[in-house]
Amino acid sequence: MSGAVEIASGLSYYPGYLDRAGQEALRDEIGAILAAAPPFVPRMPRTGRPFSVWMSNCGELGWVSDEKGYRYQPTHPETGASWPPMPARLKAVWAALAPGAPPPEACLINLYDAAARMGLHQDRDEAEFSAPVVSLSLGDTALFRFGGVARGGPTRSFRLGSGDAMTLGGPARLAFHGIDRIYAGSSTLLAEGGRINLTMRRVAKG
Ligand code: MD3
Ligand code: FE
Repeated sequence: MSGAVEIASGLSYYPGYLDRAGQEALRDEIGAILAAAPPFVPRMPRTGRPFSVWMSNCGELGWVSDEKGYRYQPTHPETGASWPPMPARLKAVWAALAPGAPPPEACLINLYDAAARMGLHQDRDEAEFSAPVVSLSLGDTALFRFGGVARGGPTRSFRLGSGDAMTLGGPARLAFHGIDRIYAGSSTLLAEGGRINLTMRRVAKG
């Protein structure tokens, strides 16, 4: 593993955090999770407009979104089943990168094809903001955009490649962020191409 780069206050970037073998092992574990908890298309609150990103979750709680709003819930929105457990490999990444934080209940799995995007937003559906969010990227490189805590302020962009990790804590925890584009064909990790992003989160106050 390589060292951290502090890109902004509270945003630590770990390029190449997972080596190829670690990426492959995690990819295969996520594949098994997606077989049990099939990807769904989240919808915007009120309008029902579909996201371009498909999602699933593992852990005790999963993030879902539909006409009724954004929320965490213990079951899959379509199958009604409990989310699969969070793999030990992911819990170990949390322990290493968020030492001392209470354990994460949720890992959101975002699935991007070449055309998928995620608009600038804040992550504020958790009750606990003192714990960081820990992110891992697999597959095709993405262009990530990161701003301040107010919408409309200046932003910076950088690429997230396969195996890269980030922690978003402190003043970065409520910063606006999004994914502007996916560089199709930039990675050989996923047979069908595309990108997987994993975000582990502490939801309840701990
Ligand atoms: C900055 N996911 O799931 S991960 C999300 O690549 C999300 O799929 C993006 O934004 C993705 O909510 C970005 C990096 C990330 C995650 C959480 C953050 C950046 C963050 C929370 C606060 C600030
Ligand atoms: Fe986010």
